[in-house]
Amino acid sequence: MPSVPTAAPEPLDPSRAGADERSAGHPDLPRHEPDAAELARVAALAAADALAAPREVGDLPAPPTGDRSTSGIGATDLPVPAARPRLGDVVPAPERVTPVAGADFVLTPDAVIRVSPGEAARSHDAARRVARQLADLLRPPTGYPLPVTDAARPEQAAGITLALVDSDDLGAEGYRLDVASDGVRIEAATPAGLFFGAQTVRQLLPAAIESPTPVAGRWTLPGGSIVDRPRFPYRGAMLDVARHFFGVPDVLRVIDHLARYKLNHLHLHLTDDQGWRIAVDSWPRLAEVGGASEVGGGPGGHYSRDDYRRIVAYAAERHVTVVPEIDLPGHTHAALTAYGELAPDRVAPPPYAGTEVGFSYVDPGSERTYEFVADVLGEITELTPGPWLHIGGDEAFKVRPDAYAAFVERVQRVVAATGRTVMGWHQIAPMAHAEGRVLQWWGTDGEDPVTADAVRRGARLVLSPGNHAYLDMKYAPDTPIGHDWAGLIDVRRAYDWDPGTHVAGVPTQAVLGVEAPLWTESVTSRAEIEFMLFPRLPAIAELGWSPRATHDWAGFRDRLAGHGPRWATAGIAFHRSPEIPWPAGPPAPAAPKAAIPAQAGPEEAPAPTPSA
Ligand code: TNX
Repeated sequence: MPSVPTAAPEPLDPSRAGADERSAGHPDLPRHEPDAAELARVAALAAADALAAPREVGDLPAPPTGDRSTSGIGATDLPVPAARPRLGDVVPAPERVTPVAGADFVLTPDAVIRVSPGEAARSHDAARRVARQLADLLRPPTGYPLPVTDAARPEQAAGITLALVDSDDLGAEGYRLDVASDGVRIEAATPAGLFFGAQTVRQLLPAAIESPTPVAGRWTLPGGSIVDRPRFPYRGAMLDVARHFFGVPDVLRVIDHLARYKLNHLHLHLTDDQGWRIAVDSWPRLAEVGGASEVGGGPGGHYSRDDYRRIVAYAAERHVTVVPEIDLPGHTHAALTAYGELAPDRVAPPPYAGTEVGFSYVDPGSERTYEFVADVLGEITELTPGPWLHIGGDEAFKVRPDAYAAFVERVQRVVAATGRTVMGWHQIAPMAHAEGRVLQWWGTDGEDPVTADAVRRGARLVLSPGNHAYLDMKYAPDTPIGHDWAGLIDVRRAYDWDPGTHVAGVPTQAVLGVEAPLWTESVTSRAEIEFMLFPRLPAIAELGWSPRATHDWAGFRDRLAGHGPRWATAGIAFHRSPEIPWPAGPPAPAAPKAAIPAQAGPEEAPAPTPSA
């Protein structure tokens, strides 16, 4: 697809994006939803083995080359062996790693998690919260009580200390980790830094630390120190909940995945042609009517205001900012089904369950449209503490360019009136600058003078290059779900690019960060989300966090390999990319998939509306 389309791009072919593209029974796709007992059993097996047989990565057997299609998650599966992590095995790669031989720390049953007294009571509470979160992660697999205590109290037991310190060097998200034989200490200038340090601690423990049930064994952390800070402040992923709806638990699980890899933004694509997913009190039919559909004809769904608040709060506890997107003026068919008055012909169309793009729009010439926009963005602002409001702006192919420009500039002013900063897909680049505005670049060709010009006029970029960061692209030709319009994206392709220099004429300082979008035309379940996220999400996370100097495909590939057993133990469905030297073991526990119901072909799609 051209980065700034002047004409309609090739439409996604529904038969390729949907049911017909899915090869049922593909060995790479999880085939059944494991129940809790199954997951726990696999986890315990994997965990026990990981603890019992620490080995160096180089000692691991080669990944299986045979046909795995007959191996489900069953009693005959062998547990996943796993190497004991070394200090430098962290993903994303830390800024500075200094191993110290003989300084390993062993977490013992009497260990405590200590919070060192901070300056202000408020920050002390925040540090205590991170300590409790760390304890919550470590208690199930270890079975240890791991009490959270204040360091002021005399405590003999060794353990993990969290300390908020004054430090300009560590910045808003950095941390310092010291592992010595008599204890572990995480220091940061902010609770976010402590939280990210805690994620590193988690990765330095054996893979069994991901087990939901207690595992007997030796919980060793490799000795030495890490000093770590992110390269970019914005590191995100997007979940399209509009093409297929995903309930709150699925979204919370995605937030957990982001947090593991120090990603700090969750972009929710809340509205599109196939569904409107967020309750708006002043326009109730948006969710009630516009939410009751999805690709393939399923029931759809939407988040109540409380559901959305729950997502936002859960994310905030994990230092993840939610970025809500209301896609305008195109991608609005679902809104039109609810309120025909917004349509250019004032007629509410029937719901749309196909996967075409670019045919719908709200009437940019009607004042009612701007009342709708102000009401919706006003309510979203009320529910969203983060600074961003994403207004979409992509693929409004049926809106005349002058009408499109006037619409976008007016909506940018509406966003400014809410006190939030506008984000939009890079199609809004040619429009007037608005204070702080951020363009999300999804091009596939880094020569983009229109975007570079917008950056000269003050815009910043979040990079989501379609041919590197789009998690809905297939890994390989036989990937059972996904698209390929931007090419195939294997792990190396997801990893091997530089956000700092990717778009010609855009200096690194203008790059706010990176985001990996997951569009869900062909993605219908939690397991399928995970299958597309893993292992590519950690690749994008590393580009967002790690200094460029650490960039090294071979090193990344080897570090990533050790995460396979972690994901398997945590019940995460992942793609066993042949590029990665996974330790041998059973396939990722995951889900089956009934093929999604046949979806409307082009002839059943609603008639495209005329030009504005
Ligand atoms: C393009 S990327 C779109 C989405 C589709 C996606 C499928 C962007 C801003 N628009 O509407 O879901 O391609 O890959």
